[in-house]
Amino acid sequence: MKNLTHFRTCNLCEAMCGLEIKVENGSVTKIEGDKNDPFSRGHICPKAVALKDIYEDPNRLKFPVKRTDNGWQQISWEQAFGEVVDKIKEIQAKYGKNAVAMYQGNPSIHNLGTTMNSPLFAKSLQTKSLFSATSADQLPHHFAAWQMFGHPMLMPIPDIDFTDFMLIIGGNPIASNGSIMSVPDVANRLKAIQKRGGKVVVIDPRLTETAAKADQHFFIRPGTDSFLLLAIIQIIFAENLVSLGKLKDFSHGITLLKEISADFSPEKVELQTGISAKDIRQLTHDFVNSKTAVCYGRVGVSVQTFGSIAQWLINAINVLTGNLDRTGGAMFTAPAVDFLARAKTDNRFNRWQSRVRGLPEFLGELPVATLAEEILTEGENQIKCLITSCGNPILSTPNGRQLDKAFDTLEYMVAIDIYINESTQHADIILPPATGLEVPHYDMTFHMLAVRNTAKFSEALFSKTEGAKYDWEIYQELAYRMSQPNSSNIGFISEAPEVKLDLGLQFGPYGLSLQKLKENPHGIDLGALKPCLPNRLLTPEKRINLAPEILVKDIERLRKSLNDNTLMNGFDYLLIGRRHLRDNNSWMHNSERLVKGRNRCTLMIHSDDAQKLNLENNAVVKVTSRVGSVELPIEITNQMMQGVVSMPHGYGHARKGVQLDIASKHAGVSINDLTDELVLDELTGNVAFNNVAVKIEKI
Ligand SMILES: Nc1nc2c(c(=O)[nH]1)N[C@H]1C(S)=C(S)[C@@H](COP(=O)(O)OP(=O)(O)OC[C@H]3O[C@@H](n4cnc5c(=O)[nH]c(N)nc54)[C@H](O)[C@@H]3O)O[C@H]1N2
Ligand SMILES: Nc1nc2c(c(=O)[nH]1)N[C@H]1C(S)=C(S)[C@@H](COP(=O)(O)OP(=O)(O)OC[C@H]3O[C@@H](n4cnc5c(=O)[nH]c(N)nc54)[C@H](O)[C@@H]3O)O[C@H]1N2
Ligand code: SF4
Ligand SMILES: [Mo]
Repeated sequence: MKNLTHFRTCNLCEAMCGLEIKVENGSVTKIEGDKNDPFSRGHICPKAVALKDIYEDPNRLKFPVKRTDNGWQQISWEQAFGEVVDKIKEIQAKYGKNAVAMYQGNPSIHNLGTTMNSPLFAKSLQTKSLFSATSADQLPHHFAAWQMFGHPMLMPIPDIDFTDFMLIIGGNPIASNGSIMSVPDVANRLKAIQKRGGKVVVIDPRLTETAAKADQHFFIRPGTDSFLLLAIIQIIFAENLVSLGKLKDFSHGITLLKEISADFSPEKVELQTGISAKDIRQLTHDFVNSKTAVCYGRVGVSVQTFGSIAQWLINAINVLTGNLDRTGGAMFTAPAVDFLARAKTDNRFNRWQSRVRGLPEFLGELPVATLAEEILTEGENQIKCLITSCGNPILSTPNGRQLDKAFDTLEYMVAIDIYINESTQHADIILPPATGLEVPHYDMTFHMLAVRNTAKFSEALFSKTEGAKYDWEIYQELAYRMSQPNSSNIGFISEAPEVKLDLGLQFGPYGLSLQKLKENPHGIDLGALKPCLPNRLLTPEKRINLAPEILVKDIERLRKSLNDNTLMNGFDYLLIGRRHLRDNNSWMHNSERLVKGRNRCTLMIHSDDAQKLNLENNAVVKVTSRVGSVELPIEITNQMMQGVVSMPHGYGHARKGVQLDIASKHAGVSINDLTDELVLDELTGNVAFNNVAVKIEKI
């Protein structure tokens, strides 16, 4: 390969940064931000450079491997596909369709081929045992969007470039680069709010990187955001500050919302939340009096026991103040490939329940918190075979040790993955797709969640290793063989995702095409977000529901918890998570440049708490929850709220069987050996990572 400059979108997180990659003599010599990318304007983060490391990683699999008594052995694709499909069919014939389960992880939506083709395979399994990282993350966002606006993907996005007031609750975009808000260069975009005279306020139990740059930060007791949000709404009603504007014509449920909020005055919730009534009033007045404002909540408010109520109330605040669907508020995107154009609303919730605990289905999936017990509990429809795709549930879902045990009992496991890690090491066969710099890319999902309408297609930089397969080839082949009476391939030819992408672009609102995108390798700017309601609503009468019945009902559960104290029997601390700019969930610790430097897998604790426990900085402590214990060093910092401790997720690479040479040297421990599969947002079954009580002991 000759020397060249390649432009592409980074697919590692949701920010969609444009990259300029220099290649000399066939290898990457430089990865920089693409200054001509209209969306990211030259911004990148340190992870982008790790795309080179993933491409060159000797631990990355390129061909199928099979577990044998003598370790992993490379096998042919033909043998791998044949054995996998035979085994799935055999298990389904013996135990029923639901005995085969599938778990899809986060990178699924960062890969065009997987986004478009893994659903084909999942469907071909005809199983109700489908799981994904969604229920350990953003299920409450989808639930609230579905209930209020008619479709789970109709999620409002902060109009960050035009707002005068941004209230960020449970999100740390300066570390995460934004989520359900694709926003490259977020630090400068936040700074721009301040430069134009606006304000940024953060609500978080930790004084985060984002909070440090904000105009104001309030510590909040983990899991109590719904109380704060109700108090804000109470003030808005009590002081006659409702100002729906045009939304008045197509919103309903306002009286009921007023009644509900009436009981939650700021005085009533200040103890629970840790934010004084005076501060809640000031915050509400600042929000309401701002020319435009947006309330945005992310993972911190989603993964808690009232996550769905919180996401509902966040949307409601934007509606009540007239900030939904207006410039500078919370807006909807108009992506170049627009799935919602032909979408319908229908019932997507609780059509079936999990076998053991009766947790509700949503969007065709069951909550991942129930996966281990569905494998371990004997009986009809017990899960006997698991397929993971782009996921590492042992490190990323609650009670990882229990899941480890459960995986050991499976009759068969297949992983579609690029590494032998904590989860995939349990598999019988691993099918690795080409990835990263080897694949063409278009962000089907994140263009739908972006703070600006843009479109960009990236060609593959390198061809895949000879004999390797693309993700779409793997999923299509598996789906095809599942549909055939015998599992061998009888001349099936799969179709590259670009074909459908091109059609999607042509039928989309801008009449683009793949060719047009190829001619614009830096991406095409399609303009700022524009008002689109009520047209875009997918509720039956194109009206916003401010008080969805099912969420209103759940308020009773919230009310009962007002005086609850989870911190009992010596479990005196609440454990929350944290993200670092150089981590990416569990799977990027095999890049030396990302893991080098000081140990990031520490337990952050407030100095007063450390003193109480008689602990010095870096002391190793034992942290125990209902489900288990881990040992790790503490990091004393007054960035933490008192009574709250924090550790990152995605570490814990010292488990048996892991073949990640660099990650193993920076193993850390897994927070999800402490998080509890029984602590949930009970309405939806989403994991409540932030409501876990722990005990801390000096060792
Ligand atoms: N305590 C706690 N736990 C959490 C969170 C938290 O905040 N706190 N966050 C949660 C959230 S938001 C999420 S999204 C989940 C993530 O949970 P998961 O999606 O289960 O975990 P990841 O670490 O993203 O695992 C990604 C997997 O995909 C593989 N992979 C990478 N690229 C490719 C590819 O191109 N193709 C294929 N086939 N595989 C690939 C990697 O090797 C790895 O095995 O974790 C959740 N867990
Ligand atoms: N560098 C990096 N970037 C990432 C990822 C990564 O692992 N590393 N993961 C990606 C993924 S999968 C996702 S989903 C996004 C997530 O994107 P964000 O939501 O921005 O991620 P976090 O940094 O986890 O921010 C959650 C914040 O909530 C706070 N918090 C915890 N409990 C509570 C609570 O009860 N109430 C309130 N108000 N706040 C609380 C935490 O202290 C934390 O600051 O990031 C994505 N980007
Ligand atoms: S912020 Fe996200 S998209 Fe941008 S370079 Fe970093 S990992 Fe890639
Ligand atoms: Mo996530």
